[in-house]
Amino acid sequence: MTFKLQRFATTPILTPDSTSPWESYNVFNPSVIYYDKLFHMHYRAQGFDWISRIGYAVSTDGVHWNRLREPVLKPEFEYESRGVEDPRVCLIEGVFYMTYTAFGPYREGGEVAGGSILPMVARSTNLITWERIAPIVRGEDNKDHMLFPRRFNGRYLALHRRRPYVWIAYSDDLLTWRESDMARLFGPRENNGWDELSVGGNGIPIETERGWLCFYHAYDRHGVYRLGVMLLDRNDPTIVIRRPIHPIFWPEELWEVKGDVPNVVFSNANILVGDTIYIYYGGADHVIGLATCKLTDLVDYVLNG
Ligand code: BMA
Repeated sequence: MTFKLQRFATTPILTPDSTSPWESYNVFNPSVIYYDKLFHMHYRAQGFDWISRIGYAVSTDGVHWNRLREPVLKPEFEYESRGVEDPRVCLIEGVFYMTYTAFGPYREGGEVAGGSILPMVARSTNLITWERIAPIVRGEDNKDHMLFPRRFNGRYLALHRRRPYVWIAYSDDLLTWRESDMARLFGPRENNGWDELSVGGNGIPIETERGWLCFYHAYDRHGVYRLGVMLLDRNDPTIVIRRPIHPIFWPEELWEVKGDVPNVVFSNANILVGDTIYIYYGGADHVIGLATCKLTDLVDYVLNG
């Protein structure tokens, strides 16, 4: 059994704005949250300085957007001097939390060993002004992190990516993340083509009666990014219940195949509105697209596919 998300349109739903220097080059990898009958998007944007900032847009239908003229998050500290990237916004007990990648100065060792890619957490009560809290780990390059939308026995839960694996971590206060409260959750599957090299989590997992729907991305040895999904235990998300073999989405449209980085669909947003899951994604690190599916169809696939 296979399953494929349905593209909302054959065109992107958000493209760079040539009248706005900080988002004139690329807009991609958005977070979307449905709150108070509105779709709120935080998206990564780059101007020709190639520094990532995070913009905000709002929509009544999830398709047509009004953008703020200025970014809501931009580099302010040395540890994010090369950009703030890939937001994922989550509502927990009335407070919004944004996880984002802080891209800092180059350190000897480069990616993985360098520690210049920090998995940051920030908080807000209005989705516009953000207060930085702390990174989930320090001293190693780590990203693709997001929080679960509720606590488990009083503790916050996050996924993060220690390449090439996705890890799961608990924290009492979002300030301290102890190594003893972390475990490896899942990794690439050898000789499985699309997810054989590296994996990372996508948007905030969706709680269903059957467990948590956990979307993830993966790339293969040709550098093609695809999307997959799995089911985690509802009460103990450290347990993977089922992980289908096949991807559910991959680059096909010209704007997914060609762009700033070719052959990339990369998603930070999978939200349930009514009975539909909206999956927002960056196409080739250049524009933003939307794909959807019905919740019941996806749960059926994850259990049987
Ligand atoms: C990943 C992240 C994403 C990006 C993807 C493809 O490592 O940096 O932001 O979309 O690579 O370039």
